Amino acid sequence: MDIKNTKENSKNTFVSAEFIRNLFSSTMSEMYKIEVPLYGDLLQLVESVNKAFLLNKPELRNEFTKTGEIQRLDAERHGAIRLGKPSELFHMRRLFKVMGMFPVGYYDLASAGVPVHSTAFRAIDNSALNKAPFRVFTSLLRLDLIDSLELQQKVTAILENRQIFTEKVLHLIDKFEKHGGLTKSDSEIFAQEAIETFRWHKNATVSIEVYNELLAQHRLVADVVAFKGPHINHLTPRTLDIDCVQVKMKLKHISCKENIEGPPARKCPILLRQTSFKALSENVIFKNSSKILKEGEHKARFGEIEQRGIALTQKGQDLYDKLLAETRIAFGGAPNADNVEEYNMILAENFKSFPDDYAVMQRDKLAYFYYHITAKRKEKYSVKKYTKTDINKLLEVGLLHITPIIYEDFLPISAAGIFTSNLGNDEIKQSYKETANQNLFEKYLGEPVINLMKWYENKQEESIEKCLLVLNS
Ligand code: OOG
Ligand code: NI
Repeated sequence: MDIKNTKENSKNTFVSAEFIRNLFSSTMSEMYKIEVPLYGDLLQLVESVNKAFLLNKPELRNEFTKTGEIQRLDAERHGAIRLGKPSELFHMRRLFKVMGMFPVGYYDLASAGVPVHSTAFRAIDNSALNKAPFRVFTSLLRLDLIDSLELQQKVTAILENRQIFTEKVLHLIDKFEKHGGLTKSDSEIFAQEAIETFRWHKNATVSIEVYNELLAQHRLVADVVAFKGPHINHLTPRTLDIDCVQVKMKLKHISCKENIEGPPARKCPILLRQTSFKALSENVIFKNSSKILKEGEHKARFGEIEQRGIALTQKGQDLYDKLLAETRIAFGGAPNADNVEEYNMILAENFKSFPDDYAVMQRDKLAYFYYHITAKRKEKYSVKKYTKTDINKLLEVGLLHITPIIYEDFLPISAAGIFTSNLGNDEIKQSYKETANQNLFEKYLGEPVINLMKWYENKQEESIEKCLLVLNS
């Protein structure tokens, strides 16, 4: 792990955010392997598929080497948590900042039938992402969407005194904010203490009667409210061939989600494709008014895999949303086990109108790219001062070439699909209307989220600027 990138204050040497992030994510991964052993099996499967894939595709290996992504593939993970109250979101933001993770994007999942809104905490510069790509999809329960006022009040009362952070971690967050870093030994304590918030607790904080009441409102409400903290509900490795892993999961009799969420398989992958193994039924011990414990079951934790492709511009994203919506309308909703093949056929057919060629996607401004200087000498073209308007010409004559900027974020409709398939398919029954409330989310968070589209736009711009600087020098 990298501890070279350090800052000094008068007495101590601070470790880098990447060091703490890697420490935290590997501790979390080890914990999850013990809690959910199937996750360990999935990790091995993904690793072997990725290895075989890169062996067969040297050109992709080259591309990944060029963008620096090669070093992060094996460590690539995201996780997800669901928070119950505003103050938890506020302190979670502070906790992630210690690890160099910032809130990127706002996702409204309520319009897709899940009463939460979310952001993703992640690193925001390339070398930080390549060194430690760990990220966490973080959702906050929308109490205002619970239709019974009585239940709303009950939930508020249950959560009121819940403290999901240890005293030590809160103290170390304060220390970090005061001094601008943590020493190596503090960061080790920080990772151990932070993990406590994400741990599974089989003792529910409510009686089985209250649990059932929460469950009847929405399974998600029960998962968020009935427990001591926001247990990590999945960890997701990145595969280079999701179709292959899905087939292999089925061969191993792992019960997985019927369809892969997101776009169809393509020569030039776009955005994000995801699938998961279903949540396990776990024993839970419920409280009782007379303090007699009662056993029951709860489904919360699962495993997921993802394949990432190129980030789309707003124009590309609008086309993606349109084609996906058309597929769902033509098909009559989301697929299930009996009709997934038909769904995939309609999806592939509809997506034929989305160009599957990087050069065309670049020309039509559908996706984001890194621009690189080629080995060709510039005298061959002209000696004028190049500007942004020359970019396409420079690509044409071979002085520049492009590589895709990989999508680092999430997709609300896919996320809702992942939520619902793991809560039980009967849960798609309702959809909340006109619910996005980014201002309120940001008020609770304590700062605005980073604009997702702008982040990619800036990465592309930076790479163009760099090329122009070299060509004009
Ligand atoms: C989060 C689901 C979203 C993804 O990969 O889209 C997600 C959850 O189930 O809490 O992780
Ligand atoms: Ni996920």
